[in-house]
Amino acid sequence: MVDKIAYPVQLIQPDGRRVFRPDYTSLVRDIGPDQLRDLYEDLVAARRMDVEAVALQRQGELGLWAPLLGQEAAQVGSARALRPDDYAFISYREHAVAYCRGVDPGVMTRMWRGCAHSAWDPSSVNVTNPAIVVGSQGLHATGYAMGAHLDGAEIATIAYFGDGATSQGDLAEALGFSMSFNAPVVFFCQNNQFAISEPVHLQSPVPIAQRAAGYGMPALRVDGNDVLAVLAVTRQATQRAREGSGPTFIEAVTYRMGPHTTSDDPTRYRAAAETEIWKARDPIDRMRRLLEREGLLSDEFLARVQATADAVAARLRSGTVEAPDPAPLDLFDHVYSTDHPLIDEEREQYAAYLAGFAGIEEALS
Ligand SMILES: Cc1ncc(C[n+]2csc(CCOP(=O)(O)OP(=O)(O)O)c2C)c(N)n1
Repeated sequence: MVDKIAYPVQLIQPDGRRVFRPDYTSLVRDIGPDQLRDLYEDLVAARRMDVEAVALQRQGELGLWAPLLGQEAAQVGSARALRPDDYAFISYREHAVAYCRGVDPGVMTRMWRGCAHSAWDPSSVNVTNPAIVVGSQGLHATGYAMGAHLDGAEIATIAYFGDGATSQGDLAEALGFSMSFNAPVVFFCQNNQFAISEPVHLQSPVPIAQRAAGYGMPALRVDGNDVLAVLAVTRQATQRAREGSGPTFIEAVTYRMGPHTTSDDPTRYRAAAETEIWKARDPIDRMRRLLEREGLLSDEFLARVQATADAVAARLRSGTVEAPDPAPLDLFDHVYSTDHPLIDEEREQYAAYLAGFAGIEEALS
C-alpha cells in the first residue's frame, strides 16, 4: 500500500465525474442510487448541524465549538464504513462521526456548553465522547482493539485524529504498539492542513502517511473530500482489522475551511486565496455534481434533504438551550467511582466558597 502514499485514492473528481479505479470501485459496488443519496443527505445534515452549533456559540449558548466545515466527507465516508459493533475513538471535531453512529444531536453540545462531563453513553453507540488531549485516543483505541481481540470479538476499532496529533508521543506509542501486537485498529488521520495555526508542511516534511510507513504499517492517502473514496478505503482497512491482518493508517487529505475553534481567527495565519482553492473542492458540491450527472437529483429529494438537515439542527438547538444547568458541586461527582478524601475536601472548600456569596444578589438588587 505504500505506493498509494504519493497519489491519494480518488473515486469522484471535483466536477462530479467518476474516476476509473477498479481496485477501489469494487469495494463500493453496493453503493447504488439510494445509497449515494443517503450519503449526500448525511453530508448536508452534518454541515447544517455544525453551522447551527457555531451560531449557538456566537449567541452565547456554548462556551466553545470546533467546526468541522470542509471535513464532512472524511467523517461521513469513514463512519459509514463501520459496522454497529465496531468502535470509534474520536477527538473534538468528529461531530459527523458521532451523528452517523447515532448520537442524538440534542446532546451533542453538552460538553461544549459545560453542563456535562460526558454527553452520551459511549457504549450505547460505540463511539467515545470527544478526546481533548490531542493524540490520546490513539492509545485508547489500540488498547480497546487489543481487549476486543482477547475477548474473541471480530470487530474493528478506529481512532480519529488530526495531522498535528501525529507529532504526539501518544500516537507514536500507539502506532508502535499496535504493529508489535497486530492490533485490529485503523488510524484515521484527517489531514486538514493545519494544527491550529501550524501548517502541515511545518509539521512534517513528508506526507503524514509516510510516518506510519516508518513503523512498517500499511498506509495510504485518500482524497478526504471524496466521500466514496473514503468509504472504500475505510471498508478495506476495517476488513483487514477484523480478519486479523493488523492495523492500517489512512491519511484523508482534506481542509479545515473554518477556524480551528470558535476562539480562533484563521485570517491571521493563512491567505484567503488558499481557502478559495479548497472551496472549489468542497465535498458537498462534489457529491451534488455526481448526483446531478447521474440523474439522481430531484426537487423532491432536495426537499427531503433540507427537511432532514433542518430537523437535525432544530434538535441540536433545542437540546442545547433546554439542557439543565448542573449544580456547581456536581463538578466533583464521578472524578472517582467511589468516595475519595481529597475530592471530599475540595468539595467542602468549594461549598464554603459558594456560601460566601449568599445574599449578595439581594444586597445588589
Ligand atoms: C496534548 C495536547 N497538547 C496540546 C493541546 C492544545 N491543542 C488543542 S487542538 C491542537 C491542535 C491539534 O491539531 P490536529 O491534531 O491537526 O487536529 P485538528 O485540530 O486540526 O483537527 C492543540 C495543539 C491539547 N489539547 N492536547
